[in-house]
Amino acid sequence: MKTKSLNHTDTRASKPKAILVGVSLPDSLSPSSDISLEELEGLATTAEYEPVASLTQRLSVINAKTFLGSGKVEELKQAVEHHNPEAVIFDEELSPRQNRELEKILKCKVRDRPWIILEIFSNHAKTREAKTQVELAQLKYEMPRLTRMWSHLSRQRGGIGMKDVGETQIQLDRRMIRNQINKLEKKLVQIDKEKKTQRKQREQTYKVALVGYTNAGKSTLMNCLTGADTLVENKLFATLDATVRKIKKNFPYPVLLSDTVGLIKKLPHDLVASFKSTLDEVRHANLLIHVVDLSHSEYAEQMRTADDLLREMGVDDLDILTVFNKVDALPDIETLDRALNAVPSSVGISCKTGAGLETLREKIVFHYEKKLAPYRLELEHSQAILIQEIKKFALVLNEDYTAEGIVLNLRLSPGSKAKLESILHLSLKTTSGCNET
Ligand SMILES: Nc1nc2c(ncn2[C@@H]2O[C@H](COP(=O)(O)OP(=O)(O)OP(=O)(O)O)[C@@H](O)[C@H]2O)c(=O)[nH]1
Ligand SMILES: [Mg+2]
Repeated sequence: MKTKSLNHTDTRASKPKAILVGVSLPDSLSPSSDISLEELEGLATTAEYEPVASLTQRLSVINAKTFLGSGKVEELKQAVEHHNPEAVIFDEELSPRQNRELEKILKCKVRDRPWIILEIFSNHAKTREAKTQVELAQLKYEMPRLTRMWSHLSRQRGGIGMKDVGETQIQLDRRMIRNQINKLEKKLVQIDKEKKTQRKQREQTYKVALVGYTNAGKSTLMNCLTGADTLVENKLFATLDATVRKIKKNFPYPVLLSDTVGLIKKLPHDLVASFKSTLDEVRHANLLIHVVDLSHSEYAEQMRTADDLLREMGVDDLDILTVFNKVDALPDIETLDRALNAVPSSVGISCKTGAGLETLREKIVFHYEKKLAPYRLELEHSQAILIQEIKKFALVLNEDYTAEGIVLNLRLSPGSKAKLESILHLSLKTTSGCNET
């Protein structure tokens, strides 16, 4: 095991100290555990800890009781005695048993990666939806870990009957948590219903969702394209709610853009499940823009993680446009060339300098128009009043007023075609040479 002191010279001295522990597992994608700790350091700092030391180890087998082997736990204990931290944070998910045993040996709080991610989510949650989703995920995380507190108490107080008291209390606590979980799940179903109504109102509009690894620049891009004022921070998980805005700048059609929660490797499963409603914004999009921070040394792995999560969410069959952001921060142009060559029809941009944003707009328009089929509609002059209504569903390319009536050349998505046909009580046929998609 390698122990490393982390020297920070900023103002974090008053924050609770933490020792970070990273392991490289045999099935790990990254052969180096240093990189993974860099991310854990970011997570710990975002959760308001001051990382004071880090320990890394290559593991071939995980110890069922203490995660690390006994010799390594001893080294960790010495580091704890030396630094006296508030917590030891593991970059992996620990079983409740491992967590309990390690706390007993180290005499210090032990946290794992899911805990720290949940903590950040909980600190950043602002809306009713985000708060409910995080609380639900936290309760599901806590449930199997409940014994910790009571087994500790019964040991401390000793005496006949304390164990029974502890066990009864655990059962009571479990029931309370289960009830609370049920309550929150019902609340989420209600929120989901409200969201569905909002989504229904937006059904006819082309929807683009920004997805990607946390800190890639999704919110910054959202602000660039829509003039919105979404929070942008050099912190992990700055955004927890899906914000939806119209793309205005230099855009010929109404397009809705949504900013979404960032992705990260080893995202706690309960969190993904709880954030179903927020992530539905992604599921209902017509186009996904996968934002990648190309200046990050681990960008390829971050892309893979995001791709895997999108696959798990069942949205990898949607149109996906890859955008390599932060090209202003690249050491050389070859990195961009390599990335663009590896992913067909991707774009390099910088939200900071504005480079590539025009190309990105053109790509979005291209994807939008790809979805529309051309139609010709003949109206009588007396039906001119309908044109405003038609424009809500259709992209009207031109209106030709003749002696016989009005001829409209339209472009329609399959959904808006059906809607328009029901309003006008007629059946539309695509104009020749073009196929409906
Ligand atoms: N150099 C450079 N920095 C950028 C660029 N775009 C965004 N950033 C910075 O990257 C950091 C993260 O930006 P955000 O827009 O908050 O990233 P995000 O993807 O929304 O992050 P989460 O909401 O945490 O998932 C901020 O410090 C931005 O200022 C860029 O083109 N160049
Ligand atoms: Mg964001």
